[in-house]
Amino acid sequence: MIPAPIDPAALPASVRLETGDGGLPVVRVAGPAGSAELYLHGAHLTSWTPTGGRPVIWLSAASLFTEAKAIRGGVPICFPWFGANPADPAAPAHGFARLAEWELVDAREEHDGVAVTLRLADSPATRASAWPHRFEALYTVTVGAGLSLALTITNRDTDAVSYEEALHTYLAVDDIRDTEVTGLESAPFINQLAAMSIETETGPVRFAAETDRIYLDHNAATAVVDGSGRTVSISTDESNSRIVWNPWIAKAASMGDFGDDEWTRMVCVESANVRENRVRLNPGQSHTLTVVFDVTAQG
Ligand code: TA6
Repeated sequence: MIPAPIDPAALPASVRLETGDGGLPVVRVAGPAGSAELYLHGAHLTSWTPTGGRPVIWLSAASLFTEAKAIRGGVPICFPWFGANPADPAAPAHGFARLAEWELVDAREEHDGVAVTLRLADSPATRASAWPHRFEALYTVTVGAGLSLALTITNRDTDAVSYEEALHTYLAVDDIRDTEVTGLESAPFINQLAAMSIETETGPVRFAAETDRIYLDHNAATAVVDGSGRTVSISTDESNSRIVWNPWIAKAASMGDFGDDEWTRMVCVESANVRENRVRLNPGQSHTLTVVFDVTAQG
């Protein structure tokens, strides 16, 4: 059964469908325990703030809000490939999902949370892409004192398919130079900045230069501890890859939608299934990647 777009008049009191930046439609959630903004463009979460707390998700002040480009910051959805598409150099980096217009199909209040679900399915454009399969994606964002993101992909094709996915989360930090990411100690990683060499580090991830690491076969919880004393814990289900990224000075300056001095205020810790961890589905099968963020120390 294909869920129909929800009638805006039927939305619960804590959910509004409005016009956001660039004239793009945005779902604004103002729940008892947290607030958030979720653009239909790319099903892109651009903010989450627990009630009484500080914003947890980072968004570039230089982000563009056009259908032609992914929003910079927030939580881009990388699907059905991660990074460049090896079969098609002209294909958009990180897949087509973050450039597509998703539909709002459900919104409901649950306990102290508010759950909003967006939907994307194959189209003539996606069937003409480097990944021409029939599929359905449902993305449920649950906003409360914590934040839950659940991406369910269903194979609607007649053949088995495989795909990569990542919830490419930009987290706000006080200063990246005083920030560490724990939970990855001694885990081997692909260093994307050193000819994909495989390296390990015994301590937490700390930042003194551009950092771009892919951890495979790793599903343990991680946490971001910044100099302000805030800790954001990150736990996942059905996610076997992690990516950690900070562009640092030169890369930040090279991106037109990223302020030159913004690199100090963010870190990407991404929950994914990429490369050898890609997901394989038989016809009719579904897979859900879930990530949950909690602020476990305020700072
Ligand atoms: O997740 C890290 C990464 O793959 C980096 O290599 C960098 O390219 C980043 O994603 C941002 O990619 P984007 O296409 O959003 O500019």
